[in-house]
Amino acid sequence: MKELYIVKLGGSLITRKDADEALVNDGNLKKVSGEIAQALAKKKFNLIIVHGAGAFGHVPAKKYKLTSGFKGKEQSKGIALTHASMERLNSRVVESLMKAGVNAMAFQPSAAGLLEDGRLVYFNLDAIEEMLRMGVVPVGYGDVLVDLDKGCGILSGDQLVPYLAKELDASRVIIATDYNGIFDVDPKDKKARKIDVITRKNVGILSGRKTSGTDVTGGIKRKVEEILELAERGIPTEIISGRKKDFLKRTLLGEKGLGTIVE
Ligand code: ATP
Ligand code: IP8
Repeated sequence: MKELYIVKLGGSLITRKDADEALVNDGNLKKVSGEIAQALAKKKFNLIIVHGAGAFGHVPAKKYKLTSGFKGKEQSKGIALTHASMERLNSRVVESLMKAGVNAMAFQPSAAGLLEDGRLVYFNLDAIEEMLRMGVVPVGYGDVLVDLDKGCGILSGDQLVPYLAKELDASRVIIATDYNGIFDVDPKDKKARKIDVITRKNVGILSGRKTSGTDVTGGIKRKVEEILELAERGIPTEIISGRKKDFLKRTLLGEKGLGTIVE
């Protein structure tokens, strides 16, 4: 099989995460879709795309307290609403990728996976593997899942990506967000400096860091923790800006070090 890359398109990139309203950032989505199509046309590799939620998922998940588990019937509506909102975003992402020329096809994490106390313990990968063999690009997303301990829970794209990377033996993971990598302080601060390489040794620098907008899954710090574990298994991750021209394309084509490397 060809090499497998996994790309996460962050909610901070493809939505307007700072606004608490569910809005797509059409410009950014079109741009990254085009770059993915160009990279696939230039080089042969298998690709899975996972996208984040922004306000499409984090706002209803917070309102209905879905990370606390299922406590009563009033949350049923929240489960349905949060999933439906993510499906809406997913169809916009798939549509944009197809318009750019990518053979993208949605997969629904809530129908394939199970959580146990917030951790993904099962995910049916059979269909995804076959899709990859046929040259299709599966496109999943952060979603509401059944949790065997708590009833329901939220699967972040940041947890799904390393799971898929481990199980399917990916050679590279790329996370595209609105800023170019991980910074020593919030990148909205003008004095923020990019960290070129994050390892277990210097990860402490991120303690207490938050994210932008509403986020029920732990933001940037949680993201780094998830991918550090992956790095320890020998699969490196790069966090880059999806806004900077051609950064995603260049990274897909093999360039390293444009953003932050987690290894
Ligand atoms: P989503 O979880 O909705 O998919 P995402 O994966 O794009 O979103 P976030 O979890 O929101 O990303 O993390 C990226 C955001 O974290 C950026 O928008 C940035 O403003 C914020 N942030 C805060 N501190 C830092 C930091 N030290 N380095 C990089 N980004 C930071
Ligand atoms: O934005 C969160 O996924 P993430 C998914 O990748 C929901 O953390 C439904 C909030």
